[in-house]
Amino acid sequence: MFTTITNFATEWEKEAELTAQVLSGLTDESLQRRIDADRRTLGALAWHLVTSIDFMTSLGLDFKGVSEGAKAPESAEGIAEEYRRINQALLEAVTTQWTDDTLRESRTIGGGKWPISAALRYFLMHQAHHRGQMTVLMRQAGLRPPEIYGPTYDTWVDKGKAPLD
Ligand code: NI
Repeated sequence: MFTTITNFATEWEKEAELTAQVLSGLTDESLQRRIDADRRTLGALAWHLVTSIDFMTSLGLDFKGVSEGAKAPESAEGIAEEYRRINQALLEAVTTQWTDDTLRESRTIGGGKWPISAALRYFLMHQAHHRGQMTVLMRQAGLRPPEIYGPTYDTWVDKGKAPLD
């Protein structure tokens, strides 16, 4: 549970930087990679992480994101740039439009009642969930995923150690 805006903003900034590193590690060619023909491509997942920030407007924040159906930029760099831009807009909105008291309020979304502090936790975990999918697809595409919560296979090899994962 987030009790202060600073708690959330600090954690979100760290998590968003991890997401930005994943997005920055993509190549244009890799955007087409998918695990099966009827599954989302790496590019679609990347763009979903950009558009899903718009969820925060349903909690009452006012900032300029992009809607779920918006057309994705053609390039991996374009997607990463949009992520960084919208993330900055979100952070500014959170820190200027909400107070700590807002975190004790609830909002009704799609017929369900969401305590804001719980919705923020969901929002963070949702990004982590899709980042995990993306790092697998990155590996399949021959790319090197960044470290997220610990060393990657490549990090261990670089250090001359036997890889653990
Ligand atoms: Ni999702």
